[in-house]
Amino acid sequence: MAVVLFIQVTGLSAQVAKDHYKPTDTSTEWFEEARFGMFVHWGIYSMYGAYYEGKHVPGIAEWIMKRGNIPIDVYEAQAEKFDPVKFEAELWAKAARDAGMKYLLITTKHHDGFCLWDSKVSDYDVIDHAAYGKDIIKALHLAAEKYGIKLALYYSILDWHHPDVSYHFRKGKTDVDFDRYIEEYMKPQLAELLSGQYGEVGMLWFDGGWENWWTFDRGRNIYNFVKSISPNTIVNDRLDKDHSKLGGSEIGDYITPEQNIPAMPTSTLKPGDVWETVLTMNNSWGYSKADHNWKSPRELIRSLIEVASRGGNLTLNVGPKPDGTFTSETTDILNAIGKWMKVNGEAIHGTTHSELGVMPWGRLTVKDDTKYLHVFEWPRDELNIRLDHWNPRKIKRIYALANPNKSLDFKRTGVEVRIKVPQPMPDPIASVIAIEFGPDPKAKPTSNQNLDQ
Ligand code: JFZ
Repeated sequence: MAVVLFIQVTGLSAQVAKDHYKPTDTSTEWFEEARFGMFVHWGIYSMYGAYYEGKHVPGIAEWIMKRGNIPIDVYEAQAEKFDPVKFEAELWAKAARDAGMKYLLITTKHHDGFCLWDSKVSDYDVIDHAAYGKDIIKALHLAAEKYGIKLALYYSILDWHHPDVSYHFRKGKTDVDFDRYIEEYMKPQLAELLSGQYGEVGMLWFDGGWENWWTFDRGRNIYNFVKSISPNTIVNDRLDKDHSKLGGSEIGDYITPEQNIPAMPTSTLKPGDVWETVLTMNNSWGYSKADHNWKSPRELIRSLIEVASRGGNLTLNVGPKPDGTFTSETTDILNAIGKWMKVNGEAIHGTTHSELGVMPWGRLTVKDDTKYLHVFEWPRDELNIRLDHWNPRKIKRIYALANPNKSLDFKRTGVEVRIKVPQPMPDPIASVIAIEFGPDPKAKPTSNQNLDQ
């Protein structure tokens, strides 16, 4: 399967080489195969939970240091108390695996500058500065390995703590040197993260390049630096100065539209592009006591399907509490998604987009010789589909993933296939029907072939 996929992916990539996004030398195979991963925003901001001095600070909670104008020394004092006594890396890795996620992307250092690993070039980390005193990234690396999850690391370019780049917080400081920060701090830190002590890092996810001092050349320099240490590590597209135009970034191995699922195909997103949507479960990335606007499992599962049907990845965020546990809402959502993925995961993992696009009844994904019909609107009797691209004569078998041993009756008229569906709908969120084709499913029927049956 892996081999087949590789051929498909490279084949597609070759067809769509173009200005806006070009595949790089780094293989994105594991990432595309994964389709679904967990994003984790966790750090000192989690301790505030969007409240400072008893007042709610509106906006995304991991920005509280900036939004709440918390002075560096106050934030530092808070960081000393960081002691997530209930944190168990294995529970996180297991939660990700059970939800059908294949990678875990964790904030090693968010904008506040606090480091969740034992950094040798900083004392502002979980070992030297905080009560906890244990390397969180190390624990997650071991847990991820145990549960067969890829470890991916988020690293913020901007830093509200480092003296050279935290001018928002150190007003009047003049002896700043951006390149000193890059050469003597950022690069050594990235080298630590990529040294092998955290295994082979699947992906590095940069962010924060909108700061004035960040430039395209600095982004390119960091990209090359990462590849010189760890050529297989996939790098996202936010090292470029301006990645905001979808696919507009010239640095990085894939594309990241934020909090939205782009239409496809369009001039900016085409079949074969490697891309990722990142979504929050409520409105905040970091834990917020004030944010109760949780998305439903239905919305999130359908988003996952939507993304997969366009050939992208969904990286779904979790904002753990300061003690290291997930909120009950988070756990409920993950459990619901896991329940759906247990039955339907094969219609997500390792699939590619379907050229048939958006259907009135739902979406499609494709893997090898199977088309998966993710049905949102379940018909009373028959599901109709026109197979303009694949030959209906080559259909071997049709079945619902909820009951794979029972073949469904179907009729073919020309390119139209009418499938008799079981009642009731197996899963009201989305039920998947698989159409399995024989070899060479795209071979066109010859003109005199009678397709009616
Ligand atoms: C960034 C961070 O500032 C935020 O805290 C969080 O980590 C998120 C995942 O990434 O915020 C962004 C980055 C990019 C866009 C929007 C918010 N964007 O491209 O629209």
